[in-house]
Amino acid sequence: MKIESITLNHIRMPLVSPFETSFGREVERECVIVAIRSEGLTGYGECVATRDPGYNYETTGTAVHILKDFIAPLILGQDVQDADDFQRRVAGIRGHNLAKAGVEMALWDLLGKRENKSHRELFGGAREKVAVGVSIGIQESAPRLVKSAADYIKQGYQRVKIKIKPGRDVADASAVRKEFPNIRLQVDANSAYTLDDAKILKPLDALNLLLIEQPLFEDDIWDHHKLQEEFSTPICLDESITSPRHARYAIEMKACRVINIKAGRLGGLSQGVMTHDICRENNLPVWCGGMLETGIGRASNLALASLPNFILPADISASDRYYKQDITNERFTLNEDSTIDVPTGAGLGVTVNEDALKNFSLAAIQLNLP
Ligand code: OSB
Ligand code: MG
Repeated sequence: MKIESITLNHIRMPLVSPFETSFGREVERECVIVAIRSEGLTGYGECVATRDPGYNYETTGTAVHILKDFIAPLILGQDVQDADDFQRRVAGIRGHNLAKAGVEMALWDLLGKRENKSHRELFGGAREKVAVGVSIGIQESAPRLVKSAADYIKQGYQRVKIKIKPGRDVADASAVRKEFPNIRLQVDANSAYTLDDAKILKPLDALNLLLIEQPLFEDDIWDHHKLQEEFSTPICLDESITSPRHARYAIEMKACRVINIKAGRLGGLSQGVMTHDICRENNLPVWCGGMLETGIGRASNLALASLPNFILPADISASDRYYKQDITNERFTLNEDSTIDVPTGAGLGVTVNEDALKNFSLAAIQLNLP
């Protein structure tokens, strides 16, 4: 596919409700939408970098810089065959996985459109709908959290994840568990603890949680091993797994019993599929994480989560949980069995509402052939 032009659209969208984690509170979400044109087709990708370097070191600002100054020059005017070819071309750029993944997603969308195949077909997805849950940010108080969980459960979500941080952990999780003794419940600390202070999380072991996500720092794979030895609840790694290799390290070190797969964090969908395969070979269940994606990234996540070893419910909620107005014409809705349908159209299977994209745009950079 000869890459004829690339557009980087830095956008900001209001969230339906604020999303608070151990690293901060988001009222609006920023990301970069990548559009790549080739042979009369346009492929779209979502770079899930956030405004602030809280989840990891990347931001929308660093992503635009890396995309414009380093990635685009390597592919503009070039005949890029597929995702593997793209990964070989950008292998000299260290890190910046979220930036790389945004472009890879757009290339998959182009490939699918050219071959008239959905992402699910291209990846070899096994299912037509994906079991999903809802990720609830830190609320003002435990009773408010219970109320929020109750609202989502009423809407049909059968799995609830709550965000925790020091001072807002055991009591919050216990309150939700007490109100909903049978709901599938899990917690996510986003790297807010050290091995020493994670001891206070021990009472979580009595709450029948599906998993405890990323309690320690990103580079603390070995300390997660030590922590896992102390807990009967599975530890799940998110931030720590930045490549398929890191999944292997975590498995070999027995640092976790579950892995959260996000194509962005891993550097692309191809890397997400590879990580899935490594975990599958090692009988380690995975699930698909989320980054409050727009309809573009959500479509991509659904296709990825249709692979067979995505065993636990995904952090993919219905569009109305995030945005009143999305940038895709399609909106995703929750089925009665707490699933969402995987798109079936060519490529990502969604169409972009160019007016909405323009309305949310902070800056658009157009990169053409000289
Ligand atoms: O750690 O999973 C996370 C959102 C932004 C950054 C990090 C995370 C999250 C979520 C949101 O939990 C999940 C979703 O998209 O619904
Ligand atoms: Mg997480």
